[in-house]
Amino acid sequence: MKQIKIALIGNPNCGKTTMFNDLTGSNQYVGNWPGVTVEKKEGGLKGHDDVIITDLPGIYSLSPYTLEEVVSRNYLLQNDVDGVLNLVDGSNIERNLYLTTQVMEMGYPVTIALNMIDIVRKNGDKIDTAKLAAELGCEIVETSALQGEGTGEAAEKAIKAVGGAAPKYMRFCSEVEDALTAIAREAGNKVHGISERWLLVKLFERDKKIAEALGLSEGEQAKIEEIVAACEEALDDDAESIITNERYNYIGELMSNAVVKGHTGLTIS
Ligand code: BGO
Repeated sequence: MKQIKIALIGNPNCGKTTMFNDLTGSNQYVGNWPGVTVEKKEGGLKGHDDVIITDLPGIYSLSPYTLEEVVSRNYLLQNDVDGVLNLVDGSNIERNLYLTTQVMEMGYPVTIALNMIDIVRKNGDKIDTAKLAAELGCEIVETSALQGEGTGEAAEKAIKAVGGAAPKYMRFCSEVEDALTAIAREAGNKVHGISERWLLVKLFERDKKIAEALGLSEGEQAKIEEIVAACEEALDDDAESIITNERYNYIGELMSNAVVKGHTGLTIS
């Protein structure tokens, strides 16, 4: 029987542990990720002998700055996963979607569990899930891991997405898109595979770990540096800030199309 591997990914405190426990019950294995003291949890999905859920460390970004980020992105890059279940804290949706924009670029089928939906409702926020799903190009299931609402359905959708189309990814401004195309040309056949888009963005951001892992020559790295520097000059900002701002602009558009915040209840005099 072929095993299906689903990775659970999300921000710290989005409810991942609660969801993981609900999906796997007592059928869990807890250890460490190789070489680091970051906890690794895996478990069989209840009622599905062939499905393994891997709980990735809680992270805000797929950058190389924390052990948790490095563990998560290395795991996804090793291609040992069939699909991703991205937990998004609906009560903090704007911040949580920042990671989602990056996960989409990794190229695996993504399903979103819009968690803390009980809090969203209590706050009076309105999230047009269907609209958000259409714009992001993936299935979204409303969940309350605390109350066990929607969790099984989210896992079922993630399994169903396996083998299907890769998710859509956001488009950056034309200057950045042109730079990514030029980087792809310089890096030649060294940047390929399902996570190609994400790798190109990382090269634009001068991610040294990725440049090394891809085995780019000094000459290739120098050409890429020229492309990035020219784009920075044109946009008058540094590469990482350009990408961060573009992500938040995109999320801002999603918010204005699909999310209405309830009344805060605050009175400011
Ligand atoms: C405490 N809805 C609500 N309302 N809460 C949720 C949901 C949900 O859908 N999902 C999770 N939580 P983790 P990470 C807590 O522990 O799973 C709650 O970091 C408390 N603890 O119960 O740990 C969950 O693994 C005392 O809350 O997240 C937990 O992603 C008072 O969100 C917290 C209040 O969930 C984080 C909450 C002693």
